[in-house]
Amino acid sequence: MADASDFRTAIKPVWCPGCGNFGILTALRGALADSGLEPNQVMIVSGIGCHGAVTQYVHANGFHSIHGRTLPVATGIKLANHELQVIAMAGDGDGYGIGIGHFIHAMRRNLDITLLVHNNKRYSLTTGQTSPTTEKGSSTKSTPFGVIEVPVNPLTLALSSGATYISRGFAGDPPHLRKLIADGIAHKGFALVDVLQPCITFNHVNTNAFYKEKVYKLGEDGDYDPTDMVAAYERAVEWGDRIPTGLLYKESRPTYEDEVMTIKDMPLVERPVVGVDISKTMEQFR
Ligand SMILES: Cc1ncc(C[n+]2csc(CCOP(=O)(O)OP(=O)(O)O)c2C)c(N)n1
Ligand code: SF4
Repeated sequence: MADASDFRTAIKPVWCPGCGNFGILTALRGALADSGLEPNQVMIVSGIGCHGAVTQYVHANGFHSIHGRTLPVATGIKLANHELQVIAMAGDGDGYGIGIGHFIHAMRRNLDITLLVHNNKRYSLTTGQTSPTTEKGSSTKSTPFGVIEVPVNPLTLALSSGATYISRGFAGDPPHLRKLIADGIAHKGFALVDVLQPCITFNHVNTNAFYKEKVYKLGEDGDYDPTDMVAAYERAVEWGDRIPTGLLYKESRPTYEDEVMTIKDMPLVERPVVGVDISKTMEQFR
């Protein structure tokens, strides 16, 4: 059985020393091992951004896609071979900005995909512009006088879009994040793991120290029922002296794959192709 080190590659991450992406990478490798998966059973799809390089650092199948299109690519892969464990990775710009339409539709479809969003509240790869989750009033390279809009709240959006597993982790607590990712993988249906990720270079507001002081785990201050949607909304809007992490909401609903007739008996990729010669097309992919 694979352990976390089996999901390592020989490539050294190029992220800034101290970047929250390291904690996410550690948690992901551990969660894949905890889930009893082998590298060949896993497909990691990333978008464009600092986070996007993650496909090079996890020993598994990988597809470094384009900005904002992580979920369409992940959806195509899942429908072509639903036996693969598909993990989609996105930045907050990628997932909650340009890709926000895909985010909503993937959740209402309830595909069995786990989405990890490296939410550092900045467009970091492009050197620190405002992203959809940047807090109102924050001064960034693109908004030197402060952001005017209120930020997107991915948790309330996920609740209202039909996500069946919604959690929030913190890159500064890899063991807790590892558990959330493994639970998201075990969940049958769309699982969102929004990760509070300090970007030490371009976000001097939401730092590691900022989060360390404020984050708490749901359930540690008394009973919390993750099947109670009203309670989940109340916690999803909590952002101030206290910031909740952990499993926010969970429900059970048939997946999209369960209801697609053509893949019910076998993955599409295994279905014989009859009446069309696709050998020339396949040759191009060798
Ligand atoms: C269609 C398209 N629009 C814009 C860009 C430029 N671009 C590259 S990365 C990026 C933002 C990255 O921010 P985020 O998704 O939050 O990821 P991070 O770098 O913070 O991990 C942008 C706007 C692009 N590559 N493609
Ligand atoms: S710019 Fe920010 S998100 Fe990108 S590698 Fe550096 S610390 Fe990480």
